[in-house]
Formats: sequence, structure tokens, C-alpha cells
Amino acid sequence: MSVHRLLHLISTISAALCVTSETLAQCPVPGDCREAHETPGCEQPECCTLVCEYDPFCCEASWGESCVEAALELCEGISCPSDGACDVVHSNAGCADYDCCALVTALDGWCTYAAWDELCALEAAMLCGDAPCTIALSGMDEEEPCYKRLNDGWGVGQVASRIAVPCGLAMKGKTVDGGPRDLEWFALDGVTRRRVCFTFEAEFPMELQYMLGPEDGPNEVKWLVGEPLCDGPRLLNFLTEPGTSTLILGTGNRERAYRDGLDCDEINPDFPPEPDDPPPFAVYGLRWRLVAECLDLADIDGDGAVGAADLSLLLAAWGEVEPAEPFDPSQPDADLDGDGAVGASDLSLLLASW
Ligand SMILES: [Ca+2]
Ligand SMILES: [Ca+2]
Ligand SMILES: [Ca+2]
Ligand SMILES: [Ca+2]
Repeated sequence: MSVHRLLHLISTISAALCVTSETLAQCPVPGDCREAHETPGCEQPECCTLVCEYDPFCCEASWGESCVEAALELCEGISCPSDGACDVVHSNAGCADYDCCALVTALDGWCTYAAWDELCALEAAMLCGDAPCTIALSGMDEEEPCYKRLNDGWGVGQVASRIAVPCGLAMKGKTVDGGPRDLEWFALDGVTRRRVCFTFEAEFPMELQYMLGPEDGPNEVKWLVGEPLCDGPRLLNFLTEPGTSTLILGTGNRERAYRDGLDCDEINPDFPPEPDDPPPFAVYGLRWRLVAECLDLADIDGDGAVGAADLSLLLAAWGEVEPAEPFDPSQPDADLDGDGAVGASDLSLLLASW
């Protein structure tokens, strides 16, 4: 929806420009902005508008070499539409389907500045054409206005802080991008291993990472997962490590964080918007919701009791534990004591809490 709003904005701007000069071509019109052609205008809406604003000749007569030069200068980073199918890897930035290209490049700047790589193609396949969703919100608010960074851990943001996770926590909030990117840090510190089950819902593609280590380091990201867009509630049932550890929520996928495309929609009293500022731009909704349950260490399937189902999961996982790559949060962790193998010690822990 927001992409359409952006398109609408662009066509309004181009229409306004055309009113100032009767002969201007209506941006966009066919023709690559980076190649000279006989006709006026070119096919990338923002670039066409920018160049014709700079040199009206380019929209009045023809798109000559001077227009190409202006385009190369002014339109760096503007790449929609460009050659190449959006779900296929290719060497230039951008792709052919304008809506899909605009969506992917808004979230993932790499796809605008560099090549349309494997991940851009994957993002197109994952994100384009899906209707945005709205989640029902309930629970305690994170109480972080989206123009502030109040729960973004240490070293970033305005306050070094993490969100405490009591058992049965139900919480809601918003995640946005920009200076610095908004992250929500959930503190999972403990003296022993514990089993927690998070249920996440979000209106944006989620990046979730589990990080070990205290503020003064060393830190290690134990695993990182990307949860698809609007795919219903996602369960993360896992064992926390002893010591300081944190689950971190942001926008992105397993390979790349999204740093753009989700504008804060609240008014910052210190920096109120100018009357001619464009409205906030968000390719998806900003809201998330989570419930965190504390489970028995041996409740491997997370059904709330320790029983036969957990025993059979433990027996099925018997032996050395290979770190799963990519990490699959739906694969239950049966190494209850964390010694790197599923064995007799884990079995006796399970039987003790039967
Ligand atoms: Ca937030
Ligand atoms: Ca935050
Ligand atoms: Ca169970
Ligand atoms: Ca073990």
C-alpha cells in the first residue's frame, strides 16, 4: 500500500512539474535513463523527474548525452525499474517490476547500490505480492516512542537498556529504521540453562538473533533467524545459556538487516515535521507482539508438560549435537545440560522432571 502511496506521490510531483511547462514529457516514459534516446523523458520515475527539473530540455526534446550525464550524477541509487526479473540474480542494481523493485530496494539498500544478488532475488520472492497484515495488539507496551532508542542494549541508542522478560510476559511495540536502527533487546540472563518459548507476531519481516555475552564482551551471536512476513505467530522454543544473554528483535532476514523503509509515524516534539515534509513512509506495518513463556527444561516440545512426547524427541536426537546451519528454531533442543551431546545425563534430567 505504501509503495502505491509513493508512486502516487511521484506521479503528483511529475504532474506538478508538467503543469509548469506544457511541453514536458510525463515522467515516467519508456527509455533507459542511463542511455541516450530520441524521445524525451525516461522510465525511472524519480530519476526522470530529477533530471527534467535540472534540465527541462530532457523532457521537452530528447534524452541526449547531457541528460544521461545528469542522470548518472543525480540518480545514483535510483534503480527502479531496471533490466532483469526481480526473482532472478543479475549483475545490475534494480529489477524490472517497478512495485517489487521499489519495495525490495526500500528495505535493502544493497539492491539499489550494488548488484541484484541472490538475496535481492530471494527477498523479491519472499516479499513481493504479499498483502501486508495487521496484528491485534495486546499486552504491556514497550514504552519506547519510535523516535527514541530506550531498549536497544548497550553501545547504541540513547539509553543502555534491555527489556526484562518475566515468565508469562505479553508485550507489544513498534520497530522502525533509521539513525540508529531500532532494535528491541530482551534480557535472558540466568545462572542455569532455562527453556523459554517466545511467540512472535509482526507486521514486518523479523530478524531475531540470540547473543551471548555481557556488556564488556566478548559477545557471540549464537544463532540468527529470519521470520517471513505475516506468516502467523512464530514460535521460538529454545534453551538459554547460563550467564548474560539477549534475544534481539529487528527487521531483516537471516543474511541482511533492513535499515530503511519503516519510518517512525509518531511526532518527535523536539523535531516536529515541517509543513512540506512528506508523510512517513513505511513499506509494512511497524508493530510487533510477543508472549514469553518459561517452560520446564525437559519440556522439549513445549506443550506444558514433561512426558512421552519429550522422551521420544530426546531419544530421536540421541548423540552428538551438530549446530544446525541455518539454525531452525522449530527443531527442539534436547541437549538439556548443554554438554554438546544428547545422552544419559539429559535422559536422567528428563526423567527427574517427568
Ligand atoms: Ca521499538
Ligand atoms: Ca528499541
Ligand atoms: Ca512436553
Ligand atoms: Ca547433554
